[in-house]
Amino acid sequence: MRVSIGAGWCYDGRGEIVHTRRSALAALAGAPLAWTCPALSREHSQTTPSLAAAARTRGCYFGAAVRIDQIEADPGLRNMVLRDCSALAPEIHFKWDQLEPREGHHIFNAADGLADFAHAHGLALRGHTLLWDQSTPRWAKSQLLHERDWTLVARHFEIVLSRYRDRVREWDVVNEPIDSESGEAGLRANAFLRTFGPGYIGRALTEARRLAPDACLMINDYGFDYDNPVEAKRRRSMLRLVERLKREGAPLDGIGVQAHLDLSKGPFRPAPVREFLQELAQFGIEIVITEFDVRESDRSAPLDLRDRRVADEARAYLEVALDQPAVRGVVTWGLSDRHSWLQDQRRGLPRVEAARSLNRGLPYDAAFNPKPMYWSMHEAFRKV
Ligand code: 9MR
Repeated sequence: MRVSIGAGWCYDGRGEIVHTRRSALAALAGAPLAWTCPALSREHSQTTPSLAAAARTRGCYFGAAVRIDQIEADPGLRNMVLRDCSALAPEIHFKWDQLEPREGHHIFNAADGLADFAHAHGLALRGHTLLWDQSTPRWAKSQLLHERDWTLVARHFEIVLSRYRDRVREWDVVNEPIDSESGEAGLRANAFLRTFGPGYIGRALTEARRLAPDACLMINDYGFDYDNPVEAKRRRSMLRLVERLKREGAPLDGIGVQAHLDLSKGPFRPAPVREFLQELAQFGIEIVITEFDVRESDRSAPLDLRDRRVADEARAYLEVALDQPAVRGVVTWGLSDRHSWLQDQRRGLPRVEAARSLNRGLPYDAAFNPKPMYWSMHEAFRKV
């Protein structure tokens, strides 16, 4: 007996999910009408168009955040990345604390490894990120605060941009500068703000432009997705920042909207996000959805219900985002639940229970099977 779980999906009574609109999707792929989605990695890779191919139909790229050590250790992940992505974001390797944990001692192995992997497979690489308080090494923060010397930032930019500028066309120059709750005039009171004042963002963009004149220079931030007072303030703060930077002539080319969705903040309402993206677009800048995933709010619900909630949230968000012509890429923060930053490390649970307790907010489950979120993203990309 088939049980509908909504959004074009049903359980076929044998514990498998079947897509009830498979004819439409299969037609896109030129695939046989008979396919279903569950646990069929081989068929999946042979017959389903990739997320990148689906995104391309909307003029967008699709990518995921990855780590080269995980790609190298896990052929399943490697295949999935090569199957679905046309772009990659370094989940950690490009951050300052990873590249220069001790002053003057640079470690480029992982960042180079990922850049080489992307290059070898013709994948674009996002530069995430040049300046982020949270990933600034402690030695650099304390020097900044004591010596108040921009040279330190300039040197970091010089080293990273000169090494990777030919491989990376899009940089998150500043990450997470917004804090409309406890910040100063909407800006996070981080080490850079405290050292250089609010001008640090424009200065960082100018520095990046000098060193990578052809790159798309972006600011990347989170918390713009829901209809609540905190996120409404965050949206206003970001718009104010963009307005100021543009007025000052700062070389800002785009905004990265992280879009870490969260079911506890829902229900998702399209209007605020639609307006926010439209207002950003009016500044003539590009938008990329840079860290897309969904945090669940109830992991004790049945798996099919959980997956449906996640898939519906992802679809609802993407339908709004992709409607905005300035959005030209979507990047998920990881590709499978196995490697999601949203997993808390609950040790000592029995295997089945441990698997159930994983957050299920990415397109593939921890065993690399595509989930309803995968298909709802596909459908959102294909919708015209
Ligand atoms: O997912 C990343 C995690 O593995 C790292 O430990 C952490 C610190 O470098 O950064 C996480 O990625 C963050 C991203 O760089 C910026 N936005 C929030 C992401 C999740 O924390």
